[in-house]
Amino acid sequence: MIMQRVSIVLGFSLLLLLNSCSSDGGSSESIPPPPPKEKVSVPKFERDSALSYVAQQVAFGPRVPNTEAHRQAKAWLVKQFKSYGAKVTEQDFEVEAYTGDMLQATNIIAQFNPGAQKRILLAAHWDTRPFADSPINEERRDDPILGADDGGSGVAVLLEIARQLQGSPIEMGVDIVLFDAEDYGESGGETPDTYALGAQYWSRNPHVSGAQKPKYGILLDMVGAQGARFPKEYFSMQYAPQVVNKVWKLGQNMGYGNYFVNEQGGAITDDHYYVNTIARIPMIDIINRTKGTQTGFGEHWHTHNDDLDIIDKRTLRAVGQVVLAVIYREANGQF
Ligand code: AHN
Ligand code: ZN
Repeated sequence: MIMQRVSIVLGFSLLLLLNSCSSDGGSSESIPPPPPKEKVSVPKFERDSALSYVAQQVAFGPRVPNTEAHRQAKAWLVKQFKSYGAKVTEQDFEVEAYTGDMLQATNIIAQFNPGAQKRILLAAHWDTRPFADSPINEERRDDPILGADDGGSGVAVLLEIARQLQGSPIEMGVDIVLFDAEDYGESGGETPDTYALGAQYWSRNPHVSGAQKPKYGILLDMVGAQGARFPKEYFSMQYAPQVVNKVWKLGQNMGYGNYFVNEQGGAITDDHYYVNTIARIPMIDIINRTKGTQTGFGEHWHTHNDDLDIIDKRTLRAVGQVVLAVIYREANGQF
């Protein structure tokens, strides 16, 4: 008799327990589950195409402001972006370099969906350094460098992205800006403001503003070298930590964790610094910081070894494929 009561009570509490479980679970019956996220389809970044864009830039020679190669490269870049269906604007400006030279410079702006309100900004610098003044290598210090990586790589990735945007159109706006006169700065100078002259000019005179102001930006600087590593650059983390963390997580999930390393990096006064502080667009910098070198950059940085041999198309692909994923996810509201 007692045993029977115990089992009834036990049975009852079990039922209650089950009931409470199912009533918890039952709420998912009354609130419909979120619609399954449609898989975002991201076009394939063609690394051979990107590599050929580095080669074609290097073939002009060093792209130093006020030189014929610089003018020729500009015309070629404008023609390329136009052929991908972008609206291209040449933002000409004149600026005094720290050397006293007056530079005839041009920021090259390529817009996809120029009328769209929701936009993101992608950038790189297209000029190359007029001298080879790395402290690591003294060879031909006064000669301009080819800048396959420093200049060429970021531009190449953006050209391939533009080509993919033409092949797989989206409704979101994309503003690609190639900054000029980034690398005419004074090494070890009192202020880093002698660098990034094109980005400083654009940030004071942006081609988009108001409702069209880009949500955020991504700068690519030295994204082509073999074995590149991209720690989370300091200013990027100060001004756009959510963007950095999402891009790095995405990169790691896509299998590019060797490049998009989970490390805090030092501060680089690069083009993005001025876009953040003057234009007030949160912008991150994907920039190669090689471990254990005197400069903190690759051994080839600001030397004549910055030529096509230093470029690894797998690095270009890793960066390009991750940025493409960001673009197509953002366009789909899934970034
Ligand atoms: C400074 O050294 C102040 N900025 C480095 C930015 C840079 C130079 N990127 C490429 N070349
Ligand atoms: Zn440089």
